[in-house]
Amino acid sequence: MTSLFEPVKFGDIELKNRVVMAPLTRNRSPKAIPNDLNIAYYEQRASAGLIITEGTPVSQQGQGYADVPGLYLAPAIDGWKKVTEAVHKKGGKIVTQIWHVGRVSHTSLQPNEGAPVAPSALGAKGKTYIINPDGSGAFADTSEPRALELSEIPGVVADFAAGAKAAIEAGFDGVEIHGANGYLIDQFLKTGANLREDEYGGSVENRARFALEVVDAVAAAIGSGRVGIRLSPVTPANNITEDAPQTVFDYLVKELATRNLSFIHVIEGATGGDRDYVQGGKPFDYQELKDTYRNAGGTGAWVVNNGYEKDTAEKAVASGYVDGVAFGKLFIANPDLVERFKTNAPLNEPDKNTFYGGGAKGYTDYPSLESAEA
Ligand code: 8OZ
Repeated sequence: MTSLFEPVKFGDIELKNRVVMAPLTRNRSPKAIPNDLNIAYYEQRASAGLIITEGTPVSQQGQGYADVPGLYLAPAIDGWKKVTEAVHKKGGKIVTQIWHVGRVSHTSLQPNEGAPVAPSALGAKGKTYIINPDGSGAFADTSEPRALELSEIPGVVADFAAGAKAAIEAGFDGVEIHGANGYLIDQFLKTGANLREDEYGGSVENRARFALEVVDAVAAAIGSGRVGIRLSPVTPANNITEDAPQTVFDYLVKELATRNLSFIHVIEGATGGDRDYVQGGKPFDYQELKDTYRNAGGTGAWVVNNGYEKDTAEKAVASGYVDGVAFGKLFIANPDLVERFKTNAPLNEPDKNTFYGGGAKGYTDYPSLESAEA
């Protein structure tokens, strides 16, 4: 039986174990530039089989929150270089999550304080995090978006490819395309946010077109074996809705199966919440999703996330259902999560109050077993 601690290949990326650090927004990179604190944070977590960084916008238009690091400014690429060097020196592997928030943004974060862009002019009716003119941070209502013109879509696809190239320049082992949680790609996929009447809206094939164009452009830019994608078929995150998620995602993974990707990363249920969350009237069948991908020839690693603990993760790997398990909150609080799992050591508890924004507190000051002993 396969163990969580055995090495595995995700496409062209070789992992020393199957414990994956999930992407986690931490809002600790002012001006969208990774800094020394970010280097220390990722370096501390290098014993993960694979680190997937926090969401990293590929353009200013793709920014939806203050103080998240980007990939579109030269100093950000230099900052990320130091992060990837530190992780590699510790024997870790690291990909960055390339991201466009679409409608989940605020005019104060957008180029020329313009409206955020989306498939259709339908507001997210949610919250984002901005910096006030006086420098203080605040949660704010998302701004009303405008629908992307058909002629603008190739430019947004190209931004993802440029972000992927920048990621490789910064020393990352690959990228994860953020196709989840109600952001731009998910907005195109789902009827709750996409009322387009052109070739990007209406049928499932049309709604999946944007996602697949992004995948193809990114794969062409850096090689498909270094490209993963994160999906959340039923999440209500950022008020996204879909009546027929099984149909949409079975179609999408069948298409992804032909593209030789590194990994498919599936959030099961409501992101960070109920694993049994239902959208579309009937429980989502994740095994069917995976079988659809494999039966269509998909060879990428199957990675799952949401509320897994050591025992449930070990079972999921041992049963052959998954090739890797991504842990979020547990990695926030336990820089040496792999070592703690291996030795059945107690886990530190994450502090919700320090998830988003701030400094070292709740970020780089969670003790490892080694530092606690010293
Ligand atoms: C929490 C806060 C802000 C953004 C996601 C990138 O849900 C996020 C995110 C999470 O994927």
